[in-house]
Amino acid sequence: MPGTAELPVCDIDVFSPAALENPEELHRVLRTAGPVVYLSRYDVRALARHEEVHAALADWQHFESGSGVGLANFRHEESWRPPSVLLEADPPRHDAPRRVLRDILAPSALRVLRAAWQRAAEELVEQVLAGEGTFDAFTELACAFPLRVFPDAVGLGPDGRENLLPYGNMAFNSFGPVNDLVRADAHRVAELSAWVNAQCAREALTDDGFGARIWAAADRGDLTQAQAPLVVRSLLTAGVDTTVHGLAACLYAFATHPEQWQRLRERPELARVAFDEAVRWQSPVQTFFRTATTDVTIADAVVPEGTKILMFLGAANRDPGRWDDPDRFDLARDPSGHVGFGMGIHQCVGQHVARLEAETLLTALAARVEHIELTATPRRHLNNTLRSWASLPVRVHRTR
Ligand code: EJD
Repeated sequence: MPGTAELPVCDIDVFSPAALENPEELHRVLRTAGPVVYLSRYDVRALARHEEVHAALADWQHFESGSGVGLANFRHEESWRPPSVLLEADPPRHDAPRRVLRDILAPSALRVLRAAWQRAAEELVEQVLAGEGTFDAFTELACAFPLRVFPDAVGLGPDGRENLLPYGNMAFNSFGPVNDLVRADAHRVAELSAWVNAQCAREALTDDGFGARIWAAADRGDLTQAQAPLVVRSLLTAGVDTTVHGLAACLYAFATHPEQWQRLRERPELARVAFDEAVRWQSPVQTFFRTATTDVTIADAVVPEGTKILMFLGAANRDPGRWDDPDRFDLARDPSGHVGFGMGIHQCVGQHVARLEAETLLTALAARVEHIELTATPRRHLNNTLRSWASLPVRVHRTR
């Protein structure tokens, strides 16, 4: 490859099962190799240090999203679905959908949901405590809670909600290479896409949810009629698996750091910091790509125009050059500045929804549970983009 002679080269398959199962080791290798590393397996350049990842995320003018934020380059390949008008768009086309969703998902707009979500969290926690105190915290809490509150908030009908997680799993796999993870779900693409697309129609949505507000924005002329269903689709793609694995990251963190759980119980107002620290520490969204709009120089390395650059959010979030004792999950640190929600104009527009889910669930748990401990080794689920889980077997002790 021209222009790679002077770059450190890494020939590891960064999307292999081994790398996805244990990314920390790979992250160390990449951060140590240099500020820009050539990944020969995929012919892309990679960033794994906080400074470079942060800078690239902030520089949408030189690192575009419109050619896709996965490995596939939309300049040369067609996507498996019509591109997202948010995620896979650049200014100015990106801006109207972004504004609409920003307003609908703003903290002030979510205030009306808090009481109901608090109650739902309390009910769910009481439900898991009604048994022996041993259960799978991944399925019973991390999956169950978002599925209980989020689809209702969007305004989905009652049927087919079991498709949400499989669709998200497929979408997040699709940002990586066409490997076994992608091939395993290939037979479901048409069926799952058809179901999700059908839920995005105005008629499929209740008249009081996020979905209806997106259609109302189209009626006002803030979006085109063609954009509206795609913005609903963004909620359904980005809003479920991410929060499920983000909550799982919190539960895993507390099950393995009992002293931090005690700190949260003493000061439940730390729930929001705890969520951010868990997002920093686990980085549920591990990687994203951008495409260089011109030849761009990063730390003396040229990224040629039109080529992909892979950003390791999880590596940046544990960069010892940015964080003290980065591998420690610690509620006493200030996790702000982590890139787990991205950075810049594409930074997660749903993060207030995610924070509200985490805050209500963790607060309900902290008020009722003295200890959380693992009863068996947790199991990961492998995904090309998400640091995800299959099970988190725990025992909890109810507060006396
Ligand atoms: C995403 C990293 C969409 C869409 C938007 C955002 C994500 C995925 C899909 C969440 C990326 O607009 O469809 S975390």
